[in-house]
Amino acid sequence: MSDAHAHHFNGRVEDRRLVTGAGKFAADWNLPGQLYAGFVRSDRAHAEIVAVKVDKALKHPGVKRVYTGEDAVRAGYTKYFVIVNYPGRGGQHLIKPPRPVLAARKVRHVGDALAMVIADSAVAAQDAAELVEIEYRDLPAVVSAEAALAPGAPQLHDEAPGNLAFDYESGNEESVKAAFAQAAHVTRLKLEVTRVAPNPMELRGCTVRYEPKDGTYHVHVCIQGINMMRRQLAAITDVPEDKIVVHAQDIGGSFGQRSAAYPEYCMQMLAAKELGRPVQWISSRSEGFMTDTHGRANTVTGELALDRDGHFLGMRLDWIADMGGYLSATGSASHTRNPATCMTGVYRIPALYGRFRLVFTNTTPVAAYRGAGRPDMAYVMERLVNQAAADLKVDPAELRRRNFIPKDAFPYKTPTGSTYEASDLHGVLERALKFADWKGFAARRKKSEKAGKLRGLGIATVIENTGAGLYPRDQVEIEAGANGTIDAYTVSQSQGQGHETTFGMIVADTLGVPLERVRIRQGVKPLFGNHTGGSRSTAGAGSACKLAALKLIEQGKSLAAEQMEVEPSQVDYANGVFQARGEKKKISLSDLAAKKPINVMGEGSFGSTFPNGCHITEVEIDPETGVTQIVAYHAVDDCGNVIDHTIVEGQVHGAVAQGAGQIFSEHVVYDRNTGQLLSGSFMDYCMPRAGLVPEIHMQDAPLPSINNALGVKGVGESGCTASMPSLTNAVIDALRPLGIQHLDMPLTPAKLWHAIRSAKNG
Ligand code: MCN
Repeated sequence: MSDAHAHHFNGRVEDRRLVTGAGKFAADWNLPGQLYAGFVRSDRAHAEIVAVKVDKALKHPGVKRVYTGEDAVRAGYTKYFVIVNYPGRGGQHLIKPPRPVLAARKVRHVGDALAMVIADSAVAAQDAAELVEIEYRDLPAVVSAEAALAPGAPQLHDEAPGNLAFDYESGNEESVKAAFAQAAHVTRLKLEVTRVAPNPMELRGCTVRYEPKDGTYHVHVCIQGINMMRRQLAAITDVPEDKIVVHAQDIGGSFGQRSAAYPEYCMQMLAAKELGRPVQWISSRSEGFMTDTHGRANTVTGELALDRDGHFLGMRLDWIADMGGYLSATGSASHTRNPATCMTGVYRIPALYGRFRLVFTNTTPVAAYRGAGRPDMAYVMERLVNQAAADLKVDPAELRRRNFIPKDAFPYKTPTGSTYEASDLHGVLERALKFADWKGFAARRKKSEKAGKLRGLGIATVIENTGAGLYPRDQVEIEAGANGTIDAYTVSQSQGQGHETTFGMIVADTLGVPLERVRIRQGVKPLFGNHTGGSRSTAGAGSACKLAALKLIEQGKSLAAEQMEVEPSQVDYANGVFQARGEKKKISLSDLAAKKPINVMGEGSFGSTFPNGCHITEVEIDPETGVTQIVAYHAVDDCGNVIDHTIVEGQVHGAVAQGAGQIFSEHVVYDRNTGQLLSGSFMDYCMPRAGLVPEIHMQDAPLPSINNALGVKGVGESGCTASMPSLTNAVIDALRPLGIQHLDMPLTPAKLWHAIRSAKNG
């Protein structure tokens, strides 16, 4: 599709607005007469709230009202929405302890909000928040999931004995036992997929206005889509969904984190109604570190059973997921069902079993983060496969070849219940090996050795399911109006993915009109459909864009037929013009729409897609400093038909940088004794820098999906999924000659330096 536009496509449609400061983000919605909220946050990880004294704060100039947990409980704002609607082991259900939107009886993590001050300036609200006096009774804190499961651990919620929120399983335990009994070799690794803080550029923020005339709440907030936000706000507040209008224009990054209806927003709804004025709150970066949902945070023990010839017989996982102090909307699904659906990876493994335990700890709640459990799964699988290759002294590419799901086995039903659509795993692998000059590695390693560096080669072959949505259908409405405008309305919401460009291209290409005529308008019409997440927007909303455009042509044909006084079947359409077959009569789409705007709805149910790929990486480690350099990055990805290659490249680059960030530097750390957040600013939470990832060489290997109208597969997360195992495998490959088999992320210079030193010293 990109070819058709190559001649006039200069960057993304949205970029001019965004880079010239004309974007409109959460903090840009300022409403007349607005008040400001400031939150009092717990400075301890686990404590009972004995008393909250607000009189000093109330006397502070400009303060209108102070709310506490009692107000939240009185309003009944203690319930919430989670995606999980399936049972766990033995039919047991997810335990959902109540969560007042301001902590009422107990605080459960540092940053937990327990009072809200409303004032006539943000500064006054913040100053007064510091005057609220809290009396706590300290409780012991637990900040690791494994420790929280141990007998005698501090208990967070009365409703969840042993801190266990959910015990989920997937696969067949008995068949795995049998497979292991026959194994010639078992590879076992215990792996930490660390807790990270997504840190979108835009700070979280929300402004709520209540309209007494019709009892409607107008919520201006950073989101991934209006419907998911509305559903959650309604679940918490019992305000009917049709009385909540969510407004957003530009979103400065999300990565899963902006999908949640955070507690602050609900308190703002309460205050905006009661005080009769809009209420704004914009987070600070430190509040973001403490309260924006974190990602990953899994500890996984994986075992892979192989026969004498290196064929995989079975795999068993014990997956412990740290949910933090409370459940988020997405975290419980992204740490159970998501990894389970692609547990077999790209391999034919006859027996699979995973047990997934979701655990409460005194930390920030965990939610979906770019890949939402699938990068974690790929990391576990691909680390195991590389370790098995090392154990059996087989080339890791060869071990993969031997175990890939063969081309003729697709559609492939996995032992954990997914049905993979066609993938050319062998084709993608061979292409990547050539692309990265796999065979030339030995010579490059020698060269590095001469320079005193340890060189490693990493590989990951991955697959993930994208496209599963909360809503069973996606709708897009197109309106062709006067002046030739074509507006396409979606409920998905771009957070940086460039939908205005790619969706615009889908509509423009289908209609054969210039891209400039098409406007993508997000979240302004209450349509049915999914938010942007799970790399599903193109398969879902993008497909609906195409169907709507096709419908516009059909409807246009009838209207044109009337105008031209011919049968609709005698009307042809091309490049914005309807023409009567065999006659000179014609009418353009814009002239037709000038008489009366034409509205059409495109909709459909679109199934999961299965993007897959192979990322091959090389690193050089300086044994004197422990510093790793990524010296080569080659990626071959099958994301189906590509709408725009530049955008796909951007998506992969961004996700690879996030994957590399997690592998080499990012890490949320809590003090084990006090539960204090030790990495609460950019001084001690190390985001990836520009120099971390060198040029990424990319090739598309498109095998069109059959599960949607465009033949696309999702691409928004695949860079995370492939980069994390590939880069770790490269580092371990470099260190293996020293006898090092595994190190957990982040692979910081200090960690590598110590590991190299102790290996050398025996
Ligand atoms: N695309 C394409 N051809 C394909 C597939 C996709 O041209 N075969 C284009 C799409 O049209 C879209 C982009 O690539 O412009 C990503 O599409 P898709 O894979 O459908 O994913 P979504 O649009 O649903 O985006 C969600 C995904 C997720 S889940 C996270 S997390 C994420 C990500 O996208 N967060 C992001 N990418 C991000 N990029 C930015 N800048 N900011 C975020 O917060």
